[in-house]
Amino acid sequence: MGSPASGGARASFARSANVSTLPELHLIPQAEFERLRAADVDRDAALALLADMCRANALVAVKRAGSGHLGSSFSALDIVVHLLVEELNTAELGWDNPERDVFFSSKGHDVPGLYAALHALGVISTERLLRLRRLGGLDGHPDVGVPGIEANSGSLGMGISKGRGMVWAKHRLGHGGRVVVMTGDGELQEGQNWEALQGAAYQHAGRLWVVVDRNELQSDKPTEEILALGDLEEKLHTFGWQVTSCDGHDHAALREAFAGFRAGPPDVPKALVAQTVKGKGVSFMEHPYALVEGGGTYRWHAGAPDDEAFARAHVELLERVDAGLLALHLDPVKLELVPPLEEGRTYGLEGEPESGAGAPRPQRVTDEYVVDAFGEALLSLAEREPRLVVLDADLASDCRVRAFELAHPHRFIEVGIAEQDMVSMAAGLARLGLVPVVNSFASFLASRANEQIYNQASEGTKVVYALHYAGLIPAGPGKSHQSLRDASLLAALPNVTIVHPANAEETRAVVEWAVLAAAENVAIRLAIGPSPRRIDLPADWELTPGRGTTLRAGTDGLLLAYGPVMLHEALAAAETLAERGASLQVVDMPWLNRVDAEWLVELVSPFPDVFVVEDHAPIGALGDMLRRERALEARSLTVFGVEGWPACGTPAEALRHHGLDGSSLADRITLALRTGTRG
Ligand SMILES: Cc1ncc(C[n+]2csc(CCOP(=O)(O)OP(=O)(O)O)c2C)c(N)n1
Ligand SMILES: [Mg+2]
Repeated sequence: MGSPASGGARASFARSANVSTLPELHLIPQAEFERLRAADVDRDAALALLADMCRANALVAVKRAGSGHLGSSFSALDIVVHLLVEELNTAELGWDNPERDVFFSSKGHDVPGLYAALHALGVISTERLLRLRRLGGLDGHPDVGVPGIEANSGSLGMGISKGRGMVWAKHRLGHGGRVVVMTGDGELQEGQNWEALQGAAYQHAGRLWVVVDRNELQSDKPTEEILALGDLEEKLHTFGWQVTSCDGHDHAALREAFAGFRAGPPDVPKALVAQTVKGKGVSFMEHPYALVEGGGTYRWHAGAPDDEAFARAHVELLERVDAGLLALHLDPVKLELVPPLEEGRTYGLEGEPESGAGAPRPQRVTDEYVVDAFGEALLSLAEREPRLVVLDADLASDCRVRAFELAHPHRFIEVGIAEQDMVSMAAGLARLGLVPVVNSFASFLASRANEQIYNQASEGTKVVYALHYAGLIPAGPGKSHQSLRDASLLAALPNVTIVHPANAEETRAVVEWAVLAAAENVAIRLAIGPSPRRIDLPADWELTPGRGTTLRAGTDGLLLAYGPVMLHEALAAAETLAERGASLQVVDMPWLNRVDAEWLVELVSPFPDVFVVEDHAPIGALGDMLRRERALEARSLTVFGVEGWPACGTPAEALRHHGLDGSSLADRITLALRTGTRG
């Protein structure tokens, strides 16, 4: 365990801490990695230094991006560097060569470290590394569109299956090369891993190697506290794998472990359980220290460090790199100044998931988080509804159910990273008379556990599904996390009502209604970030199933939207149109698959032109429901939704890219009204 480093001689930033501007950043250029690789020095010492140099660059990229996963990147980096620089033939043969060894990370959120390693190898340019989580730059989770990335990941638990497929394909196509898949240890809680583990052994996939980054932590708590893995080596061995374990930061040990794999039986898949430290390389991010500092939660899983923490971390890494170079009789590392962001930091990165108690929240637009209101509502309902129980799949902080867990530990079930298990368990709870509220990100809950939800719904019981992080924003994590398909996945189920509340007040009312009053299942879509503006509901407002609320009156067109993000854009569009002399009525319509026909007839009757803004794909949500309503039959209905794959970038970049920011919407609506071109 290290102690937190204090700032050293080599300060890496000049200005004082300021959330709206970035400090000066310095990157280690690719030539410096080449210099070290070409030096005639002890290889293991050089590999350790290369990993630290990558840590420094990953830190800079994440700081500049304003978000990203450092803890996991740092625990994995010695292994990643060892594989790419020393063990695998990929860099030598090239990423297009069919004979190459394939490496990818199933966990995916460790990708800032992998990007830094690919930059060190000259595969990713400096310009691109500096555009982490920006439109046209590097996605927040792996995407095969980026050079050196072999598989899309970010939704945990799929990598071993995919690797198994790659090995099968290599065999079928007569190609050489191994397939090496990195997994997290928490990630192994996903059941799919165990399907793949037994399948790979049964099929003698000897060229499949799995490296478990055994850092003993998951989102922000120890694996032992969430869902203990038990004797992992023994489990893997029982599943038919050749298993070894070593210190994942010791290059000599890694070398030996991989040599053992190469010498092992060719028809037996190989698993390395690499003992690592989450946050390795920066003393105050290393998990033994950071867990104590965080009072039992680890704060460096997700989110960028503030200026002060960044500077301390960067200095510590660079000082160790220089000391290491000196010990090898090499010159200190040269740095290059990173050009400032073209636009400065004028955008907010609000809403990026962050971990741990006490992590500073990034710049925000308002103080309102609907997800806070959700967590508070659950707490207040605990007494009124004794049958209420809350389930979580290792996202308790992001889903704001930690307070419920602490207050009602016996009514809280932590299932680990196992959404399917969670949903079917909730089905069992509901069958025996409890009211379960099931939490995860919409992406993982509605889609991965869709069959389990269907099965539960078919039993006629009631479960409340909290679909967190629903919608386009935040857009930095990329398409694995942005959920633009969940409503379409659930809307066809006869007894699931989908609601997407606009503000804290509506969220509280929806949660109360769902838990206390609703007769059937309710799926509540929730924005994860702060509301871009406070949406005011009328003083006499009451939640009425199937009915929306007019937020702004108008005469030229009617625009329905839902949720804080898109309602903000809808209102911004109406404000822009008002400046142009057109008046748009804006309605908050939180019910995505239920509508009160009488209310709708009255609402739309003055308007020949009706518009919908979806925080969803244009398929299967509010627009599609309205399209089927008789009230809309003689009207033109135009649906603006997230077309194609959701863009990765800042909120402003992503909204504009999809034509869903207020000003683009105003233009699109103007055009539709003027030309009569709808759709
Ligand atoms: C299917 C799925 N569920 C939940 C998440 C959210 N999530 C991201 S990282 C993480 C914890 C991963 O822990 P571990 O596998 O141990 O990786 P580490 O960060 O420790 O390297 C969780 C729950 C996800 N990305 N995918
Ligand atoms: Mg872990």
